[in-house]
Amino acid sequence: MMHHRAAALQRSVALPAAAHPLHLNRRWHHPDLSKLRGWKAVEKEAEVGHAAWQREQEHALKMGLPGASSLTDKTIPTFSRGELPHFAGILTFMKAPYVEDVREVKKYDAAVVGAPFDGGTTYRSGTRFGPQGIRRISALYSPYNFEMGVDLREQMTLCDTGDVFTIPANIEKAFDQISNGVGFIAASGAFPIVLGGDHSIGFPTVRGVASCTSKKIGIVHFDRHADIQEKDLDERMHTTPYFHATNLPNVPPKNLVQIGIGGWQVPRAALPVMRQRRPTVFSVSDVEELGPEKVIEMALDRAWDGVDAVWLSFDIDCIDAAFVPGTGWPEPGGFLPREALKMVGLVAKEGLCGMEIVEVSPPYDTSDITSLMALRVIVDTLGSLVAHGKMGAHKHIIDKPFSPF
Ligand SMILES: [Mn+2]
Repeated sequence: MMHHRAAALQRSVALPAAAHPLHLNRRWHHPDLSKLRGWKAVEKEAEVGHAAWQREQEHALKMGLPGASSLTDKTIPTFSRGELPHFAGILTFMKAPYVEDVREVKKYDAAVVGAPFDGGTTYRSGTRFGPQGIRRISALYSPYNFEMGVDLREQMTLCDTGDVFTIPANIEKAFDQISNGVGFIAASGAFPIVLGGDHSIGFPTVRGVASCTSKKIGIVHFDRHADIQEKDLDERMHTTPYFHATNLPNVPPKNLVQIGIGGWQVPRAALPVMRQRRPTVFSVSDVEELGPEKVIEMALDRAWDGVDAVWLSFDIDCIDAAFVPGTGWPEPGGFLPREALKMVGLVAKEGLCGMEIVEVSPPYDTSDITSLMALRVIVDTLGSLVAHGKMGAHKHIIDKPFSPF
């Protein structure tokens, strides 16, 4: 103790003389705790109940047998069932219930579905393992977010429907399967959360949702790439989804907003299409100069103009390559994770009719960081929807029964 004190004194002596008064002021002036967002978050947690967590613990004990008599905590079962421990268990997305009979999906507010398809890739493949990668790291998370004061387990219901049976060697058949799966979930009223897959799935996912409504849909698309040329390598590859999506009668190109586009990997073939269809395009520098809040305010103005719902498509490669090595087409100079999360939270605040996260390629990942980033984008979107009372708010646009592709 004496030793530490002496070291601290020595440090303060080493400070320049002018720094002393300020240093002492800061040290001894206690801030008003109630003004800190951190402290507000601490207080807000008290408003969130524990009923769903208690039900989960009771279910775990019933299914997994009571724990050994030497355990003090009597809520711990012998066989792990439910959230804990985070390193154990059969992994659905955040250990949500697996809906084996997909007809049950209508009982849930939101449903995860994997679209493990990488046949649209033009460089690195491996995104067929995206759903597995994201589900695996999702076991790490609790359903509670500190700053938002939201607990997804208490405030919404989530299920995992497993994956669409994609056809690896046939893009068009895989597209039809994906539209079938996403269309079925959307028609049930559940909020679809699609785990890609490369970005070619961005067309069939929107087509699935658009088939369940007579209303118009806008798209907010985060990406380093424009993904709007008609064909690439003679097929509808992952460079093409927004050409085909904005051909759908109820998905107008003027409601497509692309955020983060730039760098050395935007094929010039996309540019004439962009000039003709006129989506709203923000580069990373636009976000840097205008700030995330202003950009999203402008983006939402455009995406929601004259439509009844907005779809979120998040390509993980919009984040700087340093943070997301496990992706199909990495490009340095993208968003910081903090910026991207801020933006998706602001987009979700106005409500969404579904979302997808694409281009996570676990074989190229390091320590699961790319999958973790994808997970974070999803849970931050859900958290924002819940915090702003928008979970389920899209249901009124679903006015057509599911009709298979
Ligand atoms: Mn991309």
